[in-house]
Amino acid sequence: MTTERRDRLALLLVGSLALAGCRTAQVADSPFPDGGHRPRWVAERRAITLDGRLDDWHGIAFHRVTPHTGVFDLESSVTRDPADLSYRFAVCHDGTALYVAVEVTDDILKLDDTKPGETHAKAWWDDAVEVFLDGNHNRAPHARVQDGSEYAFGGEFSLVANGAATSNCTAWPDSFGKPDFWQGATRVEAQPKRVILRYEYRLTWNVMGGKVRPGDTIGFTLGVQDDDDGGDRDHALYVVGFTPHCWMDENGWADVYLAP
Ligand SMILES: [Ca+2]
Ligand SMILES: [Ca+2]
Ligand SMILES: [Ca+2]
Ligand SMILES: [Ca+2]
Repeated sequence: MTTERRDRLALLLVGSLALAGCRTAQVADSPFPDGGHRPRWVAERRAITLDGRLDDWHGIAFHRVTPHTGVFDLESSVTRDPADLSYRFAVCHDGTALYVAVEVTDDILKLDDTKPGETHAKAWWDDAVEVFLDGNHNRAPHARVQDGSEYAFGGEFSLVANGAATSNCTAWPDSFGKPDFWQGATRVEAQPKRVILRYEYRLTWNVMGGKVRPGDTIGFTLGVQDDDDGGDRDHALYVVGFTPHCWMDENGWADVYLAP
């Protein structure tokens, strides 16, 4: 290849990258305060059925989280065994809501503190998932600030493996199961020496403040709570977050881009 042709190709490449950059300028990578890489995931548009089965997620990228790649909230203890607690998750949207799928590998299922149908459950005391949303993407230092200003744009949406739920750390307590707010489904599969817990969430734009639309970027993380001996949780493994209190500082969360 001649030098001139190589230069032209390089220019073309730079040009197309610049164009791509224009289209997604609002989601440019923004590192964490310590310079670490802030993950950014793209939620593609898909139709999902909330049934606790993840076959309808086929073709969507799942991200694996293990004790070695995730962040333990040091309010609880740590495990180094992926068979004790690990998971994979994915995100997508259908134009009206964000969908989140989580598939957890656990050694012992514990559901002694919650009941199916509860919408104000102590989810964090049992095997559960907690999804955290920063709908106005302001990366506020305290998601639960007393005046409720951050709850208006998201907060914490917890779903227990038995279908119990909690959204009391949002502006929409007891709204689980309502199509205008948020819904979910779970399924438990017992296997030899382990249990697979599957969760599907549907979180409408309403619970993010009502103004989020495809093309926007939101702040996002999730934590999986693991109870193996009854009572309070043993571990909380987050995708990202500043530990302890990964639920608190929205600046420790990842970005999710809602593809147009
Ligand atoms: Ca499904
Ligand atoms: Ca476990
Ligand atoms: Ca467990
Ligand atoms: Ca428990």
